[in-house]
Amino acid sequence: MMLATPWLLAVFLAVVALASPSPAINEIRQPSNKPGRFLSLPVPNKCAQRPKEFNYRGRNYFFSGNLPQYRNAKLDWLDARNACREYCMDLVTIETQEENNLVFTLIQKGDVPYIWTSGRLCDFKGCENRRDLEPKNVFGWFWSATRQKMAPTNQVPASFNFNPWSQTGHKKVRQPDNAEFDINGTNESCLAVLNNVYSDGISWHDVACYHEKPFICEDSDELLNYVAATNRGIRL
Ligand SMILES: *[C@@H]1O[C@H](CO)[C@@H](O)[C@H](O)[C@H]1NC(C)=O
Ligand SMILES: *[C@@H]1O[C@H](CO)[C@@H](O)[C@H](O)[C@H]1NC(C)=O
Ligand SMILES: [Ca+2]
Ligand SMILES: [Ca+2]
Repeated sequence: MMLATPWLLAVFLAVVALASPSPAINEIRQPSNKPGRFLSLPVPNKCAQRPKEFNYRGRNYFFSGNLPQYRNAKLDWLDARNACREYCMDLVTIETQEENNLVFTLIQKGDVPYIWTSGRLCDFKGCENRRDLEPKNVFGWFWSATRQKMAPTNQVPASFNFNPWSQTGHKKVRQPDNAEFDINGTNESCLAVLNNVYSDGISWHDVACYHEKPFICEDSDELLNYVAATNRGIRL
């Protein structure tokens, strides 16, 4: 299920590049509406003191709206990822219905209008010539925090008993619908969980990545392992 080896290699090279930035780090540049932005590196101090609002299957999570410094903050998708990554976390990756329930409950209890997840459409450099990702709206989605492919968007994911993508949206068709592309040519390449925005309950939507939203961070095994391996005695 892992996406292309080039991505794994890119991460490896990025880790190697931490000490001495090299052109290889360009490999992990994420596309955005603000060109030239990069993924942030973890900050060991922040990782050690990261917010641990709740824990599920050994990983910690927090909702940005519950932290004083982010109480009213809304960030675009890449900035939100980077805010998480400095804490050795990343945007939430929703792998099971149980985890989805945790996210939905948080949204419902907090009356949160929407949040970013790490879900991303593979529509950038490195995703071309991947017949297995076509058609993109069905097979092209993955979790950027773990680089795992998502279930096809028109199917009930394994470990779910319903399809979490909304049945409706701006165009009154099921998600993902890339609706903003029809409005002004901006692709909806990022996955947000919206709270009843289209009278559709709490559900998954493809949304253009420049939109600014609060977010949920989840521990990143990769970043925690990296910081643990490079900071002797650090308590994470
Ligand atoms: C944006 O969406 C349109 C319509 O689906 C598609 O033709 C185009 O290739 C997409 N752009 C990118 C960068 O994937
Ligand atoms: C596209 O439309 C949205 C919503 O009206 C707007 O916020 C955004 O700035 C537009 N983007 C472009 C590139 O025109
Ligand atoms: Ca997860
Ligand atoms: Ca949409």
